[in-house]
Amino acid sequence: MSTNHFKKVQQLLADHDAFLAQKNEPQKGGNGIFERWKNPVVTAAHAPILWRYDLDPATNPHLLERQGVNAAFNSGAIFHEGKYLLCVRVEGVDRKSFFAIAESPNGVDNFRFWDYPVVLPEMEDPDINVYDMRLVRHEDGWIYGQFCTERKDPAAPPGDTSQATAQGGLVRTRDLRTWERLPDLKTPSSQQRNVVLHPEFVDGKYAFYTRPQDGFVDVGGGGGIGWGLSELMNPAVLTHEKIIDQRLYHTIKEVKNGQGPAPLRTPEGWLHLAHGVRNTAAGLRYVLYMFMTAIDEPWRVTHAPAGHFIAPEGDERVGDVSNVTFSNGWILNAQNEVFIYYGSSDTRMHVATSTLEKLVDYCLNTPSDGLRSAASVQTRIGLIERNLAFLNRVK
Ligand code: M1P
Repeated sequence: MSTNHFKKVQQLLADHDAFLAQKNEPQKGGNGIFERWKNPVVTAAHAPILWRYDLDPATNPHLLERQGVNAAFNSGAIFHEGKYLLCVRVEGVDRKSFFAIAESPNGVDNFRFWDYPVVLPEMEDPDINVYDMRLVRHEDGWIYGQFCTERKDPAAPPGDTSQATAQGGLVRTRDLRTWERLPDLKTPSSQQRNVVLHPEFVDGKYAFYTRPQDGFVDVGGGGGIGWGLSELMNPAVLTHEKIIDQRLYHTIKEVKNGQGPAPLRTPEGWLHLAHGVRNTAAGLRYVLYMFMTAIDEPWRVTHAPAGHFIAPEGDERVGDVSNVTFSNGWILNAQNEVFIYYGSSDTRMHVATSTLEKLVDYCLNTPSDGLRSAASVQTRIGLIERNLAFLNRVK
C-alpha cells in the first residue's frame, strides 16, 4: 500500500471521529415546555466510514465511497446499561432502510454507531423494507422491537411497481445485539403501521397501540390510534381493535395519526407522544402532539392539549419528505428528565429535552381543542383576562 493512500485513510477516519465528538448545546429561547438542541444528534454522516468506504487500495485505489448512506432518522430509544441508545432507521442510497444502534453517554451528543447494523431475522415471506422501530422494555423481562415491515402488494396490477402493504413486525432481544423474530402482529385490519406495545400487562394480556389503514399511504375510512389485547406475543393476535384517539376535522390530525413511542407511566396517568398529519397545498404536514390516558385504563384519553407539541422548524422543515417531524423514541432517565428523539423530514435525528413534571403539566393545563375558531378565541380571551387580573393584583 502506498503511504499516500494510508494517509488518506487515516485522515478520513480522523475527520469522522472529530465530527462525532462535536459537543451539542441547547438552543436559546423556546416555550419553556422543552428545549431543542442545536445540532441533529444522528445524521447520514454519522454512519461509520467502514460501512461506506472500501479502504483497501487494491480494490479501491481512488478511495471512493462504495455504499453511501442517504438518511438516518425515525429512531426507537432505550436507556440500557447506563447508555442512551437509539435504534436508528438508516436508509442507504439504495432506498432500503435497516436498523442500527447508536450509543451516547449523555443522550444529546457523541452518538456512535455500534460496529455492525442490526441483523434482523427474516420471515418466510421476506420484508422488502423495514423501518420506524419502537423499543419497549416490557414487564415480562424482554425488550421488544415493533417496526413496520413493508412488502410489495401481491394484489397490485401488473406493471404497478409502487403498491405496497405494511404490517406490524415484531422482534425481541435481551441485549440489543441478538434478535429473535416473532410472527407479524395479526389484527382485523388489512394494513398496519405505528404498532406500539404497551409496557405493562393489561388484564394479564399484552396490549398494543395500532394504526389500522385501508391503503399503504391513505388510512382510508378508518385510521386513528387503535388499541387491542393479545393473549400471547408468539404469536400476537388482536381479535378486536378499538379506536382510542381518532382523526378529527380541521385539527393537526385530520388526515392520519399514530402512536409515537410507548407511553410513560406517571402518577397522573400515561403520558403519550404521537404524530398527527394534515394536508396543505404544499403536501402533508407531520407534527407531534401529546395526550394522557388513565393509569388503569390506558385506552381512555383523559387529557388532550390542543394542537401540536413539536412542529418542524428551520432546517428541520426540509429533507427527503419535507415538513415532517416524527417520533418513535423517548427516554426517561433516573432524574425524571425526558429526552424526546424526533426525526425531521425523513432525513435526520434531533433531540428535545424536558422533564416529566413539565410534560404532565403541559398535558393537564393546556386547553383542549374547541374545534372552532370562535371557541379558540374565547379560550384565549379567558387567558388574557386572568393575566390582566393577575397583573392588577401584583401592581
Ligand atoms: O414520510 C413521513 C412518514 O410517513 C409514514 O408515517 P405514517 O405511518 O403516519 O404514514 C412513515 O413512513 C414514517 O416513517 C415517515 O416519517
